[in-house]
Amino acid sequence: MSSQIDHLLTETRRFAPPSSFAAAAVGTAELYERAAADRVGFWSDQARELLHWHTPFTETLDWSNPPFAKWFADGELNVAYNCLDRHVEAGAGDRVALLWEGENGDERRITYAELTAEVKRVANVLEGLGVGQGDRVAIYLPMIPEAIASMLAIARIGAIHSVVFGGFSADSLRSRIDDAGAKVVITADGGYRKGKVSSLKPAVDQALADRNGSGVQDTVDHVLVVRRGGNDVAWTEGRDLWWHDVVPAASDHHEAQAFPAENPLFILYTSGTTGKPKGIMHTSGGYLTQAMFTNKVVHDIHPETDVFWCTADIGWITGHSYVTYGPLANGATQVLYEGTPDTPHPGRWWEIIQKYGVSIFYTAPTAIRSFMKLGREIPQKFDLSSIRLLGSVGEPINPEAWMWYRKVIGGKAAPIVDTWWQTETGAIMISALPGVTETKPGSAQVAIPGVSIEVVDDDGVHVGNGNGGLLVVTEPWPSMLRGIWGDPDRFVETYWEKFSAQNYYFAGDGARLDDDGDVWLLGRVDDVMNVSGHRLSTAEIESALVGNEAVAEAAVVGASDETTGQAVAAFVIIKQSYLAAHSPDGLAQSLRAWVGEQIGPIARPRDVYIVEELPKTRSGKIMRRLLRDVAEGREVGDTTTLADTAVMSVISAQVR
Ligand code: 6R9
Repeated sequence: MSSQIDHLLTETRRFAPPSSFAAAAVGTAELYERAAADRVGFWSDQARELLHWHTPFTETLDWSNPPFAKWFADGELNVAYNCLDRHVEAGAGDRVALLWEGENGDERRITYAELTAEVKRVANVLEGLGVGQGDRVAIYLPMIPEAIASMLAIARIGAIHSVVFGGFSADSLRSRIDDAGAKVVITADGGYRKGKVSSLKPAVDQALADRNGSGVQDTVDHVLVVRRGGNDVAWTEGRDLWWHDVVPAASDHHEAQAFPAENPLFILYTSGTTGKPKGIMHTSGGYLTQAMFTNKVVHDIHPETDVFWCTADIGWITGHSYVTYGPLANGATQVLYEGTPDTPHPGRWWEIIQKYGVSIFYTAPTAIRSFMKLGREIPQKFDLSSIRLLGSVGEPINPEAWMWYRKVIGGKAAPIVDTWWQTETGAIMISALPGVTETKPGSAQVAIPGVSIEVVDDDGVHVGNGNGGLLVVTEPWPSMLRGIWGDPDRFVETYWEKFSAQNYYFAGDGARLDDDGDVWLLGRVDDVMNVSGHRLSTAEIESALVGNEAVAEAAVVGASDETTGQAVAAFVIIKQSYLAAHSPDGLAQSLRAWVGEQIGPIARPRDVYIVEELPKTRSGKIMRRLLRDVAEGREVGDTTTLADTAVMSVISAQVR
């Protein structure tokens, strides 16, 4: 990879963990030694130490038929028992599991004993509806305690959940219900979003509407509906059931049965390079081992004293692993917030941190940058002194955002863990250990103990320190996806074919190793541009742009260009104060020059478009494909997965 991406790597700031933090940290340097000495044995120890096994396993890993791995295959466990009952049996029943805050100010504190009883009732209801081992149940709920209770109840009876993000349309919901062949859908009348009730049940009704002649078999027998929004809903007698009618009436006795470690736990749909979402499938024992382990050592969970808050929705993998499974398996206390960060005021998140004394906070760079845009005055109105650890996930975090996060939210002391992983990997793969690693702004740094990461060239040859290439996982790991639901061929093609000679997992991300061997993520390889034979990362140019004081946010794409192959096209949002004082042409000119100065002339954008918004998916990822359409003067493609589908017409108009 060319020297142009050296910009990020000239970052020389280093932050050692505060000594008091290091002294009390759960994750220690010794973990790396144990894992390096015997990687498989290390995971076997973790699985045994962290989880309760109804039937202990005798074989740790079966990799005899790659890429189809089996972990702890002859062991049996119950995932929900591990997240709930065992804490109650150990005397922690009165510990708060969920500190729930509704967007409208409603509050509920739910202890481990209460959550366990609720999950048992829901498990009994689902069994009464005929749901059993291996059956699929779709969840389409807001961020309310019932969402977590539903996931755990499904896990408890050995069934498989498919959580569909509440912001998805009826069409997306329908395709996910159909692909998985769900028997029951759990939803709510509505939930609070941006200050008002946003309905959910109508989308379920629409998704399940009469399919006569459509060729699709309707598998859904029942819809279980939580009353949250209080909005009017249509009712299909015989099919629809109110949660409040059936759950409180059910027995709270339910013995957790043991299921094989490889029993599927959930399907979670994620978008791939083609249009059809992939149903990523995870199983029980390996997934729970790594979700719990990483939450413990990367987020440094001390269950008796910490208050953890991961802001992700349960509709995403981050919500699965670090809202539901990791924290509850660890017996932690966590905040669950229903609404949007800026409702009813832009300091809502910081107010919640102050109110509940959040000590560990885990969020995405896109959120951090949008708070930067609003200014530090807002968080500074609140007491954030309870925070002792910060985490980042979802996309590369540029050094400026990292430093702002550290200074303004972390009080210049809290370590930051930048965690790289994917829906497919199930749990964190690359991250600092906060009590061990000296952190570098912008780098995710090192594989966690027990995970083997490499950066390779197109032939699978390790590039060595100081070079860039493709990120691969070279050895199987416990929480790895076990397949794509109903499509084993696509599983092999997408992730394993590229490096089939080596059996490496191809992550689809570009990365570079610095001279210390630390990993710097450079964005999806589909986002890596080739300009005049030089490889440039969109992430790196974006980082340079947002490093300019006039810029609030930036997205960069490679647009095809007759002479240079690809050219850099940048879409930038300018801070209000600069917009007022400068002409758009002048700003575009100076930003072009700025990038040239920061990275090198080759990276200077051909086009700088000043826009008011960027097209983002509901999980906050910028949809570069759509920007590429604009930059290349094409008609804009499919916008249905955007959070706000109108945004592209605005951008197209502004660019023209
Ligand atoms: C957990 C999650 C996965 C993709 C992944 C990569 C990007 C995630 C990152 C990161 C740089 C990090 N990504 N974490 N890039 N640094 N710390 O986000 O899963 O929604 O499946 O996305 O997100 O490109 O390939 P998912």
